[in-house]
Amino acid sequence: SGWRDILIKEGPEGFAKKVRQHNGLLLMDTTYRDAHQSLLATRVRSYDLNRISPYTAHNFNNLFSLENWGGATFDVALRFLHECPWERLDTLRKLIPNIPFQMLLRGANAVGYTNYPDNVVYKFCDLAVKHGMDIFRIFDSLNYLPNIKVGMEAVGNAGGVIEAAISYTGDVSDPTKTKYNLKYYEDLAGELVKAGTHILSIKDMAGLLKPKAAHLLVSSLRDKFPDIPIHVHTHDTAGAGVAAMLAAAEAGADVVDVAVDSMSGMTSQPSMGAVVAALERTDLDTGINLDNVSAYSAYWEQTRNLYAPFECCVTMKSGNSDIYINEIPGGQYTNLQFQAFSLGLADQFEEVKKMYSIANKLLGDIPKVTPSSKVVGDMAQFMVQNKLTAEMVEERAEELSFPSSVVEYFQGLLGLPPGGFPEPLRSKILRGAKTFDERPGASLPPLDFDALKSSLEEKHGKKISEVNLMSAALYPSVTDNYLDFIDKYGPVNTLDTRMFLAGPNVAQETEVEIERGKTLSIKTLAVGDLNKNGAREVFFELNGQLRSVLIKDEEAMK
Ligand code: PYR
Repeated sequence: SGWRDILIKEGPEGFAKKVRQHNGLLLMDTTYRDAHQSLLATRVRSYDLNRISPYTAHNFNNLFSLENWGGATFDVALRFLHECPWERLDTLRKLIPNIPFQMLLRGANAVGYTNYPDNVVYKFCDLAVKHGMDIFRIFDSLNYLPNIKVGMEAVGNAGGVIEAAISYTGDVSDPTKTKYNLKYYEDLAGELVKAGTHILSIKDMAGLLKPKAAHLLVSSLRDKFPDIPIHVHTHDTAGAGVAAMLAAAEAGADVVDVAVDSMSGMTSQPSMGAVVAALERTDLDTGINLDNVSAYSAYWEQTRNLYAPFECCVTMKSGNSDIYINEIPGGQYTNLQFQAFSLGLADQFEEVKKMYSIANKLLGDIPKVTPSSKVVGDMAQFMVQNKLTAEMVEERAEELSFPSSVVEYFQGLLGLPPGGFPEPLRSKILRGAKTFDERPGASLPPLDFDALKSSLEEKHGKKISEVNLMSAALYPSVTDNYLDFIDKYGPVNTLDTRMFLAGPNVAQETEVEIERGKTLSIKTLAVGDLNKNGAREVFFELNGQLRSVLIKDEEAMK
């Protein structure tokens, strides 16, 4: 039987025990979440996830988990794909009943970018478990324990598996780097274990964990916490991801993260096929069949082509070992590169990268992941644009107008960084602004869900479901726009991806499944001239019947 059966039967503690007892290396597949978040700007639609899911369920029964939710997927689904993230979860749960689902929870920031009131985080986790989520990887972008603990408690109360994460930065294999050394990680892991984590995660969000460092860190945590499963996450940005995951496995990691071959590499996770093949017929054999990986990869290769406009690695053609110097997480790396290239400032990118590590030091040398990575990136760009050196920033801090993310960071709105805020820079930047010296979410009043519900129902003139209410609690304006869009255009998630992204061509016929077994066939016949109201009449056949509709031509009206 698969790991989900074990989880259902044994509960989180029994599940963790069985994971520790298992002999081979276990894999989490990130293809449904982090791989496309890292390579395709999180744009993969439920339509394409659903189509392959029966195959996934049937052929990957022995996966430890399938990561398919959280991180940026929640926001992007509502904002850009016009689909409900909860519906995605429900459908995948039906199609894949046997593999544990895993999500990424940003601690007190849930699936957003700032702290929410505690009752929002609790209710969110509760609903996620009710809709089929099993394992929650919980991190905080500053490794700030109180923020992580809120998420841990919320997940624990909801009955989910708690996988608390250490966000990895620096290089434990370099004795000259003393801040983020083995002791730092051992102490943090100790706190997470004490707080009741079922699984310990090492989250290497920028792909900095070299093979030797992986070996050192995992062996030391393995020795200290013999009963806790260790789950290691990395990105393949420099190209050393497979080597690092094999080193982690040999040092005693129980689970590592991989993405299917055609969705792996560069800023994504290391290749599933490479790890599976490397361990075949060894003590760490994953038990996964390479032919199945190959067929799965073929599907994703074709699917990836549909999302070509969102390819993040068009500017980054190969691995990048300079991340060991600048420590920029993969998603941010391609973003900053794209911004610079599209402005014709490729040279400036080199400067931004150098400035990123200088900005990091100024801010106190912090872990960099959503949202702390944005603070460092904003500071670096601010310094490049204003031709500022670190010395100039320190001298002139009282008169400079820093990006708001930087000011908020120094106020303590993200939490407290390891080692504290650098002074006197903090005081100079804040100039007496309010500071938070404890967990910022603790001082937020609870969200009044009933009031939010009434106001949404009044505004949209219809009943608001529990899940839409939760989405609105996390992303108020994004959810408002999503609800308006669905009222106006209907369930666009039933369109195939080519049609969704590019629209219909004249004379092209398309089939849309409106409910199970019930399809509409639509064929566009002709598009009329622009009328004086800026609209065109579009003639089409609907199940063979001639119809027409007036559509505003927004392009022509620009
Ligand atoms: C996220 O927060 O979305 C990451 O992938 C770290």
